[in-house]
Amino acid sequence: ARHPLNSRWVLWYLKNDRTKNWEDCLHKVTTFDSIEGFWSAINHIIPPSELPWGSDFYVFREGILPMWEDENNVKGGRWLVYVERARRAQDLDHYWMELLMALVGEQFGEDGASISGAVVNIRQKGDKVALWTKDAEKDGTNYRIGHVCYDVLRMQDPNVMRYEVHKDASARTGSCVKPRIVLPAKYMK
Ligand code: M7G
Repeated sequence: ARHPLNSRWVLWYLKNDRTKNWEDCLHKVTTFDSIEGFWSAINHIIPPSELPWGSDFYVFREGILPMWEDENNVKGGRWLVYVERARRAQDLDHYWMELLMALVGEQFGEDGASISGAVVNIRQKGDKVALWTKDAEKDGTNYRIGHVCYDVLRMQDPNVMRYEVHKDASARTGSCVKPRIVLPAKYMK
């Protein structure tokens, strides 16, 4: 039997190539709308930890491009989890899988409609796993989504997640973006 998901999802791969525009490096890999389709997509790709530096995977709702410019993302932001180099082997693939299962399994309840998709960035300076939400000003919704993420990833104090506004990240000059929300809240400066 086929077990339908609430949404159709698109898996994208970004292959780093400095000679091309960023958008031209983004490739659609596959689309799925059932649990079986999700697992065959996952089984068909290599885990994030085995990707070359500079690569990204994106799993976004069909109809939403995995870029800041999409109308669903232009006012949005992301819950961001940094994976330290020393924790990469333990955490990276595990975080990505747990986040994807929560996303396509709609573990965010009604707040799921405010989520565009999930991203993993493979970077030498530290990998990143993120969940993109559509409206950076909906603090209540984003808080609830962040809490579910924090639990799903089995994070514990002092693990920190930051919510960054895309507009701030895309306009950044240095490497630091001041987060709008931090979890656990006591780490908000
Ligand atoms: P990144 O991949 O988010 O993080 O951004 P990184 O700094 O850890 O590598 C790297 C660069 O990719 C940005 O400075 C942009 O040039 C480009 N880029 C990334 N994203 C997510 C977008 C996007 O949504 N739209 C556009 N136009 N460029 C992007």
